[in-house]
Amino acid sequence: MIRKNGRQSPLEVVSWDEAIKFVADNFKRIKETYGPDSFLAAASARGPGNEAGYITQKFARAVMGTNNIDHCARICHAASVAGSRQTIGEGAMSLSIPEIEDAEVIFNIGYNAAASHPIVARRIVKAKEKGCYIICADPRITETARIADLHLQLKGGTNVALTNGLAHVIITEKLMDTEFVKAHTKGFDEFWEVVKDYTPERVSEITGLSPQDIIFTARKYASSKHSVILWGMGITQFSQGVEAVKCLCSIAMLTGNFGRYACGTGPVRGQNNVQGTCDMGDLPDVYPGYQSVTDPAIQEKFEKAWGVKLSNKVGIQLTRAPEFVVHEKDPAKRLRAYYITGEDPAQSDPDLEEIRETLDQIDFVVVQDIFWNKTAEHADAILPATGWGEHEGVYTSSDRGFQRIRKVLEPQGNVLPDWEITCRIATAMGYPMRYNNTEEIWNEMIDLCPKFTGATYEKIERQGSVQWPCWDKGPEDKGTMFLHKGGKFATPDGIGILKTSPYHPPTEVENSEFPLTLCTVREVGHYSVRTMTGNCRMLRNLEDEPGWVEMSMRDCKDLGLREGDIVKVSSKRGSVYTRCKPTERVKKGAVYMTYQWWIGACNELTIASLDPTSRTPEYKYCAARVDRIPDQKWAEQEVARIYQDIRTRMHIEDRADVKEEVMA
Ligand SMILES: Nc1nc2c(c(=O)[nH]1)N[C@H]1C(S)=C(S)[C@@H](COP(=O)(O)OP(=O)(O)OC[C@H]3O[C@@H](n4cnc5c(=O)[nH]c(N)nc54)[C@H](O)[C@@H]3O)O[C@H]1N2
Ligand SMILES: Nc1nc2c(c(=O)[nH]1)N[C@H]1C(S)=C(S)[C@@H](COP(=O)(O)OP(=O)(O)OC[C@H]3O[C@@H](n4cnc5c(=O)[nH]c(N)nc54)[C@H](O)[C@@H]3O)O[C@H]1N2
Ligand SMILES: [Mo]
Repeated sequence: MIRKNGRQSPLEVVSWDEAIKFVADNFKRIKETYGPDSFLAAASARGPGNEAGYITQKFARAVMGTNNIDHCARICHAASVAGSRQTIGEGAMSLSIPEIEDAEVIFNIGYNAAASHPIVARRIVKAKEKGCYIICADPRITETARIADLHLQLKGGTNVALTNGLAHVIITEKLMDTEFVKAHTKGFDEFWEVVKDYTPERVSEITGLSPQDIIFTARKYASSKHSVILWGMGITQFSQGVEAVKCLCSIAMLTGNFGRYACGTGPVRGQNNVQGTCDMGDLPDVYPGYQSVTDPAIQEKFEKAWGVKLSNKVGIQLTRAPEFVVHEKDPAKRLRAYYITGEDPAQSDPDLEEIRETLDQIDFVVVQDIFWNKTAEHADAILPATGWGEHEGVYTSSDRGFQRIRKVLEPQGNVLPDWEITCRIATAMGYPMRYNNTEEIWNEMIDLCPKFTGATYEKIERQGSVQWPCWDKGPEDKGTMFLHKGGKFATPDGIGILKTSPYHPPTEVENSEFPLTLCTVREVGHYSVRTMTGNCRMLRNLEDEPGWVEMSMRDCKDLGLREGDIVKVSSKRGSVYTRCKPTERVKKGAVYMTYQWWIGACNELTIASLDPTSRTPEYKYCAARVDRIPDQKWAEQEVARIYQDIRTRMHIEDRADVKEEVMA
């Protein structure tokens, strides 16, 4: 579908040839008029697979001539990638998911596996059954907190104080693995210079935890050589996300918990293929295989392989799009084209009002997706892609394992695999990109990435999975189960670097106008921007719009709210309707929403305060208020009206049965 005469003209269904020509002509015009860096692409961590991810970044770099390529890892685990690379040299899970079962101590911080990764959660339960001691640091009583031996119900936004405090105890109580630290790390003095101020008493004041629990946690964690740290969005989605990650990696180094079976660090990745989309170089600073765009030898290698001159300028991160559109005064520096393949910034980015303004001001927006999403409303062209099960490829699981995915269904309708769409655009722009199948793409990729070279389709097929690094094509190299064997880190000199920073509070804290803190999380029944689960009637019947806000019983009582009441939740940036859900699981003063809902869209409220290094937004903390709506009958009608409007705008089928269900 394309809009032939600008954003105001209607979307028209056209042939693939016409759509490809339309997109190619516009990309070409923008590149020639405003230069390569006026273009930004977002790759997908969802269905398309690694081969499509490779093609997307190749398109940005080789055809458009820019490193402005990124994907949703930015708003997810980018802080884990940056913080881990700065300390231990590699941004991925150091251990494998099955190893979790054999951990003796699990320090689970800011991660809710039961809701987010049920399969990983089973490993945690298995570990518990085998006698593992589980410590869970989370401001909410999650399922992991419920089965934990110790729950550290810290105040939200205080991770760095806690991790610095744990390091303080480990050092002052001489619980360190001195030999490991001496042989395999550096930076101890600078590290101590920061953590020396974080006594258990001081950390207790900041976090609300008792000094005893802080001391106990440090002792317990340091008592084993099979201690595992698992973390998720409760660590990364803060303006100090990278700092927290650095400190967690340092704690593991201090206690010698790397390089053996069942120990190490586990930033458990979000989407099914977000590890793979990072592996494929859909990031502004690295080519596939984590090879720097600023390294002249690497640049030359890719220039030779792709037959073009490439840029050595690190690109911009996708969370900076507003900065280069609505806040950019210089027309020459503005973003002009945004190619979005399988991502929905108009639902998933923070501060949606600003995102809509950004999308509307960008000259040319292309959405390539399997469903109509919120971003599609702002698109000049919509290109329909096949979904998982309708195409071949490889995904990388969270623990670096390449796995084959298979086509089991003939796609219905006039849709194409993502990689093929992008190749057609490239070819129409005068840079022929032609492959007969995904294996041809894969082979081009592995030959350019030493870490992945050994992971042929044949080997993946034979073994079921190949975990990188896998350097050699021969059958002896089966891949790598855990990283940093023998204490050899992935840094250039093999030495790990101890690092942390002083704690600072989140950017926007509670105040008289917005007295509550809003944290945004996940629920088991719906997925991210809800295009997929929201289009599934069975899941919709279990839970539907306008979503809900979890609140403590005390806050509900103070505001006169009952379960199911429609309330108005507001922040400095906007307000939305949702339902009140009283729960014993959250503390007074803190409220929680999930980001899947189109009506109760919490990203209307969240703040676009970014970590300075990873540019990950502070989704986990902003100031908010909840207001009671006296006329509930009106509120119910208003929500039904908004839902009907959204469904019309999002072209959710006007089938009679669907309509009935909505009205009911
Ligand atoms: N407030 C708040 N906001 C958040 C978060 C939070 O905790 N709080 N979490 C953030 C995190 S961690 C993430 S990862 C992001 C996720 O945000 P997004 O990446 O925007 O969301 P997804 O639902 O994962 O999928 C994006 C799009 O991919 C499409 N898609 C699925 N399969 C395919 C395919 O095979 N091909 C194509 N072309 N498209 C496909 C879907 O239809 C959907 O439109 O949200 C972030 N937003
Ligand atoms: N069903 C379902 N599964 C999903 C998704 C989905 O949308 N639905 N999304 C997928 C994606 S993209 C991702 S990235 C993963 C994410 O999976 P998780 O990392 O589990 O994500 P969240 O639920 O956002 O946050 C984890 C926990 O952090 C806690 N937290 C909040 N603030 C703090 C804090 O200050 N300190 C600490 N220590 N903890 C805090 C929250 O209470 C929450 O329990 O899930 C994936 N799986
Ligand atoms: Mo994510």
